[in-house]
Amino acid sequence: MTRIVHTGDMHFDSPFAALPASVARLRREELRGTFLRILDSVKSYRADILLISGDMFDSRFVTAETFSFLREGFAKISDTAVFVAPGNHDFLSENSLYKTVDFGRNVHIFGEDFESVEVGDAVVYGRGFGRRFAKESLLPSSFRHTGEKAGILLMHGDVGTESDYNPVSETLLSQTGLTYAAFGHIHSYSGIRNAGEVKYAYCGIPEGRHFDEEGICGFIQGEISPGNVNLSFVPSCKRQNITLEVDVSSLSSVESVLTKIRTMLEKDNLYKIILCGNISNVFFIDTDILQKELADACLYIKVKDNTRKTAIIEEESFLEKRFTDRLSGRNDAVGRMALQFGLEALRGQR
Ligand SMILES: [Mn+2]
Repeated sequence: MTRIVHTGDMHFDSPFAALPASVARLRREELRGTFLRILDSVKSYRADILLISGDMFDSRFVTAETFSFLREGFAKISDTAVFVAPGNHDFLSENSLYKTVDFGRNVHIFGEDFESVEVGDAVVYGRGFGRRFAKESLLPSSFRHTGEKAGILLMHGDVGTESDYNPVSETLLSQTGLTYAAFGHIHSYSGIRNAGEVKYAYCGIPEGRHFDEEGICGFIQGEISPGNVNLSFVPSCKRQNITLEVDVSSLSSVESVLTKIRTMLEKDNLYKIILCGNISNVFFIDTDILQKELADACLYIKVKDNTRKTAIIEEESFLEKRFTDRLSGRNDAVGRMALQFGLEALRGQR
């Protein structure tokens, strides 16, 4: 029996460019923290093998700080064999860090040739990206795992689809005789899937970086032996990126919109709020103001206004009609505010 932990797509040194600089800095730091918690988990679980399925780095350029962070981290789990199969972001270029430095004696980086390493009751097979694209499958079509040990494959790529990033067919996987294939590249957990008798999975990312990487992120942990795969998903993320559509149709004041959104927010998370529905054309929503008012209710919030304006429903007085007509050509912020305040004044609401 072999105990494994499968993670990948950490994308260390990502710029987190969509976030304000201070939040981006915090999130880069938190990503490291999350990885340290995964290493703690590897240690307490006494995993025999840690599988890292590529895109450990966001690019070929890695900071010295990140490298020493990883070297120290891997040294803390010296009883665990660590395997890395470089992906399309951190492919094995000539000057790749993977080729030029030593990550530690318990760390094996898979190269451009398909190879295997025996660890206890298992054999780990793998191959890294040699360039940005891998239009042909990196898994040789003739490959078969045989013998008494569990067969584990580690790779970055696309299973079951046409792709420029190592397309591997489920049919080929099903013929390999492998026990488990650990894949990276897709940034969400896939569940444990079947290709015939062979189990495979995408672990997803350990910590979401932007709103395309939504919800709870984590890694895979469990035991495998030939014919017996018992793996489960373990959440690891410190925060979640959440996109919410908020219908403000029935609302007509900034305060009521704020109240509605506020009830949906959790302090630790990052939110993209999309306002939708039909609102009166005299109700002016300023997304900057909403963002400022809600800033203390979560780590980060971005509000997008997708509402549609409806015609004024109330019967207009002659004066209101003249006033509205005069401002009808103005669709800028000042024009809209003038319309709102002017009509309120004419109706004695101001
Ligand atoms: Mn990738």
